[in-house]
Amino acid sequence: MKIDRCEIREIRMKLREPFEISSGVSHHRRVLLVALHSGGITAWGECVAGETPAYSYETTETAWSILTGLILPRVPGSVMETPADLLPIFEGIRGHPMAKAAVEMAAWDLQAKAAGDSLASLVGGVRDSVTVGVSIGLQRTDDALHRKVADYIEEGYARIKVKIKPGRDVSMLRGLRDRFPDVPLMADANSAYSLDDLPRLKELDKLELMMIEQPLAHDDYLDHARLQGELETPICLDESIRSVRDAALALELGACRIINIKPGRVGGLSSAKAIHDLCVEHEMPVWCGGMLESGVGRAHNVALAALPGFTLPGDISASRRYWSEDIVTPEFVLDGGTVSVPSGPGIGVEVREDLLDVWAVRRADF
Ligand code: OSB
Ligand code: MG
Repeated sequence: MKIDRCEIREIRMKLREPFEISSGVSHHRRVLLVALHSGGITAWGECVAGETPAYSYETTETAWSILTGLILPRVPGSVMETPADLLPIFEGIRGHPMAKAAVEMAAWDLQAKAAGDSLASLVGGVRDSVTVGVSIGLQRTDDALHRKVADYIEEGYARIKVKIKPGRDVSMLRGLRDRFPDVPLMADANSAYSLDDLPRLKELDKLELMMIEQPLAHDDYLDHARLQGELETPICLDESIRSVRDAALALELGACRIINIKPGRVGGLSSAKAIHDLCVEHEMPVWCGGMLESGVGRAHNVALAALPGFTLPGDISASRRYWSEDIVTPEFVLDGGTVSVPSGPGIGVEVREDLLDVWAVRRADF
């Protein structure tokens, strides 16, 4: 298959409600969508970088720069059978996995569409629906949090994840645990703590959390290993895992007992699959995280979560949890705590070109 041309669009999508984590609050998403065109097929990928370098050093701006300045100009005329054939377009670019993932994931969509297969079956998925949870941002009051949690449980989400930070942690989670004694509950700190906070983190250990996600610094494998030695609750790493080598390091050191895999964070679906395979080999459970994606990124996440090692509920909520209107049709809906894995060719959902033009902020063609 020859790739004839490609394009990148930035669209602005307003979140239905602000999403606050320990490092800041988002009111909208600047979504970068990459399209690869080959012989009448259009294939899509999404870049998950945020507006500020709080979660990762990558931002919408750095990704736009790397993609339009270096990666996308090399794409037209490339010939690929599988996404691995596109690796030369990333040569000489250290890091920037989120920028690379947008193209790599579009290449998977292209291969699947060309073969008439669903993306899920091409990546090795074994399920036709995936169990999902919901990630709830920091709320102003405990009451507001309790109302949110009650609503999401009512909607059927299979587990609740709440964001925490120092001062909005122990008593907040204890209150939640008292009110919802049986709900599968976990907390995500987005690197807000250090080992100096050990006494506070030990308090969390009493609340029967499924896991504590990324308590310490993004690059601190050693202290995560020390902390895991002090806690009964499994630590789950998110920000720390950017490649299969990071996952191998975390496994070797005992820095966590669970890994959150986000294809957009680790350079794409090939890397995500490799991390999955390594974790399965070492009997480490994994789940698919999210980055407040549009329906395009969500479709890729759903396909990945169909792999056998994804045994814990993902941060793959319904389109409506994020958006009044999604950029894809059909939208992703919640059905008994699960989201269906699309069975049509490729990502299995259509990008709404009508909305793309209305929501567009900028575009570049190659
Ligand atoms: O840490 O998992 C995270 C969103 C943006 C950046 C980082 C994170 C998140 C979420 C939301 O927790 C997950 C989702 O529902 O997409
Ligand atoms: Mg996280």
